[in-house]
Parts: sequence; C-alpha cells; structure tokens
Amino acid sequence: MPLPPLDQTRYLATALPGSRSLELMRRKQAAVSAGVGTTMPVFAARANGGIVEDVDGNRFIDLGSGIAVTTVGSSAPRVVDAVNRQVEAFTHTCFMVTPYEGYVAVAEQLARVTPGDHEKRTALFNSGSEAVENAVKIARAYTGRDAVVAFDHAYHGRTNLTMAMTAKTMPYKSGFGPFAGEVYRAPMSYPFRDADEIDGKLAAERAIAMIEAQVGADQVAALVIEPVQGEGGFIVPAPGFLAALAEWCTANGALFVADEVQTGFGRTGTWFAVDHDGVVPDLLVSAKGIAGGLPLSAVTGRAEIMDSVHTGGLGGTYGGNPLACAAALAVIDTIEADGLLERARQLGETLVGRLRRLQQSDPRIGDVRGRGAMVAAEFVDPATGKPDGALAKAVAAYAHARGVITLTCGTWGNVIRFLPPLSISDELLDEALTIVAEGLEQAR
Ligand code: PLZ
Repeated sequence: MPLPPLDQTRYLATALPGSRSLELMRRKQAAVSAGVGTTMPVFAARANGGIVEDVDGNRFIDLGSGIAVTTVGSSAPRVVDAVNRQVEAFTHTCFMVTPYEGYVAVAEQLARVTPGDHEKRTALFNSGSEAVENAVKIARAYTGRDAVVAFDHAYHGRTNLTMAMTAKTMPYKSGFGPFAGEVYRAPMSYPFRDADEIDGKLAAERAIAMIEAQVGADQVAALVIEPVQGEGGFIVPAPGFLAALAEWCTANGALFVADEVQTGFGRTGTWFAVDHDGVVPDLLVSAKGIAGGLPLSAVTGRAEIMDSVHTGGLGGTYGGNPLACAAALAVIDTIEADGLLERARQLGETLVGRLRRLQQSDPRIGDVRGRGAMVAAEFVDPATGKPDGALAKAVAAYAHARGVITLTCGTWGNVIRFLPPLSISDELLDEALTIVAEGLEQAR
C-alpha cells in the first residue's frame, strides 16, 4: 500500500526532541560509535518534497538535502518506481561478474550531461571519497606521475588518501594520520578574504607559482579542485581562476580533476558547476545528487585517460549497484522532465535575494555567495572581519529548535549553507528563511 502524501507544512507536535527520538538517541549511544555524530537530535521517519518528518510526527523544513544528496527530493516518484522495479528484478550480480544494462546506461548519460563533446568513459563507485580516490589512481596511471595538488579549504573525503587531500583537521583528520604521501596544498581563490586586487588570474598565478616551486610542474599527476568548495565554506573562486588552472594543467601534462561531488547534478542550476566557468575537466567526479539518495559515485573523463588503466585495475563489489543505477537514470529523467536546472536557479535567486537584503541591515553577514541552489552566508565580527563561528552555530540551533534543518560549514564553522531539495515549495523556503532571519535577530 502506498503511504499517504506527506503534508508539506512545518509542524512541531512535541518538544524537540520528542520521546521516540530521545529513546532512539539512547539506543544510538549504546550501540553506535561515538565517532559518528548527528546534526539534529531527531530521527527521521519519512521525507519528501521539502519536508522531513521525524518519528514523533514533527515536520521539519529541509534546507540540507542530507548534505546535497536529495536534489530531486527524498522520495521522488520516478526514483521510487525505478528502484521498486529493479529490486524485484535483481539487487546485485556484481558488474565485474555478470554486467547489466543500467550501469552502461548511466555511463552513457554521464557522457551526455558532463561538459565537453569529446569521447568519454565512466567508472562507477559507491561514495564520493571512493570516486575521488579512483580519479587519483586513474590520473597516476595515465600520467605516470605521483603528485596530487589539492587546495586550501578543500574537502575530498574521509578515506586515507582523501583525508590527506582534505584541508581541515577537526573533525576530519585529527588523530587519524599518517596520511597518504605526495599530496600538496595550493592557495585557493577566496574573493571575500583575498585582497581586492587578487582577481581569478592572479589567484591562479599564486597557486601555480607555489606548485612550480614546491612540487614541480613535471611531477603533477592531477590538480583536484571543487569548482565551488563545499564543506570548506561554499567558496566560489573568482572568475577566471578555474580556467587558468585548467589551462596550466593542459600546458604541463597534468590532469584537471573537478570534484563535483557536492556541486554536481543540477545543484548549481547547470548540470555541473564547471559549466559556469566554461571549463572542461579531464576527469569529473560525481556522487551525492546523482542517485537520489542511493549510494553511487562516478569518475567520467576523456576516453584515452579512462582507458589507459589495465583491465581489472578499477572496480569494487558494489560499484554501480543496479538499484543505484536505476535511481540515477530516474534522477536524470526527473531533472530534465521537471525543469529542475531552472528551478535551482530560481531557488538560488530567492535565497541570495533574501540573504542580501538581510545583509544590508546586518553587518554580521559578511558575505552572501553561491551558485544556483547552493548558497551560503558567511558570518563575521563586523569590527574585525574575523570569522564568527559562534553566531553561525546560534542561528543554526535557533532554526533547528523551530523545525528548520540547516547546516553549517567553513574552515572556521562560520558559514550557514542553504541546500534545499529542488522539490521544495516557494512557501516552505520563504518560511524557513524567515526563521533564519529571526535567529539572527535573537542572537544580537
Ligand atoms: N568531495 C566535494 O562534499 C562529501 C561530507 C560530510 P562521501 N561531503 C559531505 C561528512 O562530514 O562526512 C564530499 C564532498 C566533496 C567528496 C566528498 C566525499 O563524499 O560520499 O561522503 O565519501
């Protein structure tokens, strides 16, 4: 029997957390590693549209999409149907043992929607971190070089190699070393914190100078960069920065790898965030929004690079699982049939518009930035411009207590990010932003 529709309204049925969530939290503490934290103290029961309902019947407005995953919604009808049909047919055979069409079809669709009209190939994996690791493997195999360059504020994952590539120590790296070698860090373009005269071109020159002096141009297998940094604070680099880096890569035989795990699949109002910069990466890593919540990730790239790896060199038991592939095909269908790229741009305009108006009367909002439905406000001490992490935390806590799921991010934890599912209604987004604004007022 299908579930009744989930009411698209914010509603607090109990004090937060309610008794069922409290009980589940007690069980979590007794059974789940303390190393796994939660943003909210409530347990989910259902989610759809712009709402997450908890086990006590409280309904939250979702501004997080499970960290940029449920772009088409948490139970988008086409995804639910496709997965149901696939689960009845078969759940797994292992693509490396008995291949199936869904995997190939996802690779074909990725060749179509990723930037560039060159010949492409794809390999599928399970998580963003795993795909980033594989992009590095492929880049090293193709170039015969070792060095990987990542950037300040970068986030690439929690596995050993991707921890090395991630910038922030707490909570991601502290105590978990030693880390993988041959990973170097270059300065990022961060327009809000860079001096005014540092435009995209100069920021790229600064990064390239460091790479050439400290790594050596002929040692670099890959530059790996998030075209808009996610966990690092929704940092949109200055125009021209990515293009200049990509050009340098081409001139120096290094690969330009776009980590589009958080920015990809329509989130920014284009299929991929590099589309805004007119940059065509050699390899593009996607995950999160690709499969509507089922675990799937991909490396897509130039055929000659992707095919340079020996047969059997890439894979994994679950990579490109048939349920996840069915979901991904339904996600792509949904984005196109429902005009969700356009919807992401509209939501972004609403978000940026409201936040900029707030900023005009509140100098603690130092910067409002983003692309499409990936928007953030960076909080500062107006007197010094220093990051104000306590304020971001207070505003997020205020929103949580009133039934709005918000996430923070940033190297200093002073950024609130807005990542609504593209299935959210204008009314819910508006209501959620009103609550965030109240939270700011209350924190004066
Ligand atoms: N690359 C750009 O954003 C995941 C991580 C949250 P996985 N970001 C959310 C957390 O605290 O673990 C991410 C990303 C970018 C890679 C990853 C890693 O993707 O699917 O979490 O492995």
